[in-house]
Amino acid sequence: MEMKYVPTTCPYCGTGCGFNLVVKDAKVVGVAPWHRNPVNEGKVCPKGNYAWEFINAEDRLTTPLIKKDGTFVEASWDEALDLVASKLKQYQGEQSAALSSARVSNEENYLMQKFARVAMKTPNIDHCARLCHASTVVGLAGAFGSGAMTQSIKDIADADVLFIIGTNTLEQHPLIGRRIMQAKKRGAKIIAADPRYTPTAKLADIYMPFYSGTDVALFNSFMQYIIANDLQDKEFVEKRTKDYDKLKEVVMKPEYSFENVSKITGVPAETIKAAAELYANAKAANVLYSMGITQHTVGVDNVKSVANLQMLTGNLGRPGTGVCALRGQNNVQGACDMGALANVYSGYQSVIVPEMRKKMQDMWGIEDIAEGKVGLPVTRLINVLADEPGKVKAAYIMGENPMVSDPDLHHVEKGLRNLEFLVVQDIFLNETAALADVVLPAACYAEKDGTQTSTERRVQLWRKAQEPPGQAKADWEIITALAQKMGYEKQFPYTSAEEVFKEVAKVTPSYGGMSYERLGIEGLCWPCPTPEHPGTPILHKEKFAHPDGLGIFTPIEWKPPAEVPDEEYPLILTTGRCIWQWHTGTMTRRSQSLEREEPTGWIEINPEDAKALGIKDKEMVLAKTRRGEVQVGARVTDEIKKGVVFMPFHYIECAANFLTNNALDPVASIPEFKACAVRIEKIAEA
Ligand SMILES: Nc1nc2c(c(=O)[nH]1)N[C@H]1C(S)=C(S)[C@@H](COP(=O)(O)OP(=O)(O)OC[C@H]3O[C@@H](n4cnc5c(=O)[nH]c(N)nc54)[C@H](O)[C@@H]3O)O[C@H]1N2
Ligand SMILES: Nc1nc2c(c(=O)[nH]1)N[C@H]1C(S)=C(S)[C@@H](COP(=O)(O)OP(=O)(O)OC[C@H]3O[C@@H](n4cnc5c(=O)[nH]c(N)nc54)[C@H](O)[C@@H]3O)O[C@H]1N2
Ligand code: SF4
Ligand SMILES: [Mo]
Repeated sequence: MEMKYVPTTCPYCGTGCGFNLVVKDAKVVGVAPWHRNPVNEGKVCPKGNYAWEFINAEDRLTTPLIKKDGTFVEASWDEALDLVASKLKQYQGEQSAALSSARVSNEENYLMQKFARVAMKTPNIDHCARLCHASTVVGLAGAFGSGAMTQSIKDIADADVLFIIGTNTLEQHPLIGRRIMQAKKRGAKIIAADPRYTPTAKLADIYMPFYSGTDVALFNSFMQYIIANDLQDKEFVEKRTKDYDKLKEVVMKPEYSFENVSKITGVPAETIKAAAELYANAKAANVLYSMGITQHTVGVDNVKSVANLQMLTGNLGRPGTGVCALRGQNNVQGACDMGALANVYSGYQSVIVPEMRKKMQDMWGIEDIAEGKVGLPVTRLINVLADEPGKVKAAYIMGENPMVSDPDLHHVEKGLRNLEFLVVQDIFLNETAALADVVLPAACYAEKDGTQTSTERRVQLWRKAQEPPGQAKADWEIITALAQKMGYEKQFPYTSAEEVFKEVAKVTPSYGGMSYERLGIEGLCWPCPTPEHPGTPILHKEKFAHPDGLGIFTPIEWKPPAEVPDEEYPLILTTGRCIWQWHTGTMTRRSQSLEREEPTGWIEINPEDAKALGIKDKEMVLAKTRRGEVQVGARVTDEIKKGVVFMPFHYIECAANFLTNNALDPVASIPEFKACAVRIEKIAEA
């Protein structure tokens, strides 16, 4: 028997914990602590602990599949890639689209966007950040000149006040939750705002249960109080920001008094006042947020409101301060950094700036890459597929499952069925792959080398622990082989992930000083522009990333969600996650230790709402919106605000996304997963 430990990075959330994969007789059989990892110091959450269980699942994809007469038939790599290459050639340009993946490595994301732009010649390349932190990327870039989390995870423990809004950190980023608990132990005070009394909200000294979609009003009331009482950081505002007067004009309006905001949010005015007072008087205060802030038609407004508050109080660029936008997927930060977005190449170099396009063409040694225009983001792509059939005819989807994760699933299905050709590359035959013409089997994180970038911009290594099952190959190998079949040998000459990383460092300024050797055990936080540079755990210390170095205030008015309750649909539906499951469940539902904890979905209803509807705990009910309906078990609990109901979106058998609204933020194109109008009905007894 041969045993070894292979240190690697967790494939689930954006915290970026390290652990050892335990390998026995060439197969991964467990996870063991990696004590020296600086992020999690040997600790993991349940998902990390069981991140080995799905790896050798019996139904891993092991061979390419081609659909013939409606059923999948096993095919050789040559056969499958020849077919894909010929179809993607046929539909070159804007008739095709590619979706990259926050689940795969930086190298693989870099190659996917390069493949889309070089071989498919399409500007239509995007990925799930669109459903997640697109508002952050746009909002923080507008305010600070850089769209990323400003601090390091460890730094959270040094705050003396934490404002936790729209993140259930203890369940969704458990090892960041640990830093919150460390701060609390040190005596930090915690304010939490969430329509649900989550395990994270339970840590709070002041808890504000508010209606989904009322975040801007709450922030504005805080700022009105601060300005009215002259508690702003005058020096910071004067030296480091601009447009303060514009902000002041809006937040001082009578609409944003505590009394009025209490009506909008449903939180008592005294509670909001106590929270604002505590916040305004903090020495080092940090806002932590995630999807509760971003997934709205006003997602960018919400993010800019967070930035406004932090600039007004001077809580940036110092230990214990900052804007902690907690990125979700293990490598969503990296997928954005690598340019798997409709508007930028790697390092956020804009596709519409002609010099940038020229730079890429020169680097890649090719004259005719995709036009320098912004492509279709995921959400708009689905709209085009469903509503303008024939405009986009072919799609290449790697490591995403829009048939469960996108809003309004009937609409998504209609769109995907309109495609003439769909190729899906995944580790499992997920709901999206079921609709594909060709399925390509990929290696998972434990079966390949590469890097991923966590929420604190820390780039860390994955290390191969076992061979992929059957004929499955690493995503970078598949993309390389496909590009070569299409005649781009010169642009895609790679024989290892490390070779790809070297090219990433060459074309991406913020990664310029990185190499596999330097990443070693601790990784490096970008920007790291030169081989001598130590990396940058805290951003915006002296100045912001705008050319003039100043942060920009944006005055924001509160707007309600696109769909608000009415007589027909009287409740607000909000959606999210639980600690045991991961998104569309492809990995966690194949992990017995996790699946048995929460084996199916539910809908949380406040006891008063349940009573009015005559609904008992655990009873099956019908949840209905303008877009669809699902049957789901009720969970009657006073841990949700009256008037709001909550569903996790992990479960296809009662998929929340049959109900959600695909109304989009006008700038970030993120959908409103966090608020739509719903009706709950009792199911008539047979
Ligand atoms: N176990 C597990 N962990 C995960 C994931 C997973 O699927 N499973 N996914 C990962 C990913 S990709 C992401 S993006 C993160 C997401 O992490 P989170 O954002 O923490 O998770 P969510 O459950 O989507 O939503 C967070 C909270 O927002 C609250 N909320 C609802 N409506 C509103 C609102 O209008 N305003 C505010 N302020 N709050 C509201 C919800 O009640 C919920 O408690 O988690 C990551 N971690
Ligand atoms: N209602 C509602 N819907 C939501 C949200 C919400 O809060 N509410 N949140 C949204 C958010 S924040 C996100 S991030 C999205 C997530 O949406 P998705 O990214 O579509 O969801 P995942 O289940 O993570 O899908 C990832 C896919 O990658 C595959 N995969 C894993 N590893 C590899 C690999 O190495 N190679 C390849 N090729 N494939 C691999 C998995 O098997 C899976 O099929 O969901 C969004 N949808
Ligand atoms: S906190 Fe996130 S990165 Fe850490 S072990 Fe859990 S899922 Fe993995
Ligand atoms: Mo996400």
